[in-house]
Amino acid sequence: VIPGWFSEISPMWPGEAHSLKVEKILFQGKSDYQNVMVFQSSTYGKVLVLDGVIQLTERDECAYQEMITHLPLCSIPNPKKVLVIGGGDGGVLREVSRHSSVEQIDICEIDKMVVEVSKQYFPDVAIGYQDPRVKLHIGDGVAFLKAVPEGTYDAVIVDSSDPIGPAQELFEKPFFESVARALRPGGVVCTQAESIWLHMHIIEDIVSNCRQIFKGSVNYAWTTVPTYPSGVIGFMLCSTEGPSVDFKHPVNPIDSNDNNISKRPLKFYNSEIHTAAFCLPSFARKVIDAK
Ligand code: AAT
Repeated sequence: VIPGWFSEISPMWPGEAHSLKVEKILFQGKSDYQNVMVFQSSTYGKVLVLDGVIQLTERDECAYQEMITHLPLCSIPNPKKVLVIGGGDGGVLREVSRHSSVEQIDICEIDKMVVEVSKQYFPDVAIGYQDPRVKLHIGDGVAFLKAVPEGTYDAVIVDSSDPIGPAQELFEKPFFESVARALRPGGVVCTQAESIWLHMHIIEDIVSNCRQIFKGSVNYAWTTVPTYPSGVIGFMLCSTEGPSVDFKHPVNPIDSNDNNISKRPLKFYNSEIHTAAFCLPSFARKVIDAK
């Protein structure tokens, strides 16, 4: 550990640790679920850390939040009801708010401290909460989904932390089964699905569970996020049986940048990168296609 630097050390990426120079620690707290920290870094703006793992930085959050949101929402016509699991910082809400067809945005985040800290230290992210369509539920996403009436949502976005800690069940088969139940026919889910460089075994499990559960399309996509372990992170995109969904060719492009709550133009997402995100390196394609 280098004095004055934050190093992200975890058994999920043994033998490596990305480090950021710390200008100032702005917040440290312990919630019922995890340790919460915010610091000012020298080169990535403010950083949100949960249990020692970077959740977002001001500089590169766009790459993650825009992709996890627009990959599913641009793949179906007229999404109306959207559920976000996790994502308490509000960044995914900010991105969902760009879609004018959406009528209802539910979010279920387990840790209210994440919401409070984001509102205090990350106003450009937490601005998502200002969208009047948003309804916040504090609780476990697993329990929340079990109580959702069948066929409720057009899209579910699982913006989840890593499977060590409160998010563990969000990577397991019963959770994917309740997501499928909560979706209308031809509805879509996009879940945080870790790194092809570090977690092929986790990805393999997710893909094989999802191929059993989702009878529409099942595809893996990825994006670059410099401050996430290995610098890349992926998403599992699935659709339920019903109107077919071709994730690789978005049918619902974002036509304008000014109907969103933040008035901030997209920084990362566009239709070309949407299609490109599904192109996999050969080593990953081999494993994913074999499942
Ligand atoms: N948008 C920032 C990126 C995240 S945040 C993940 C969120 O999921 C956290 O706020 C965490 O409190 C919440 N969470 C964890 N478990 C649950 C649960 N069971 N139900 C509801 N919310 C939950 C993801 C960063 C990925 C990091 C990659 N290394």
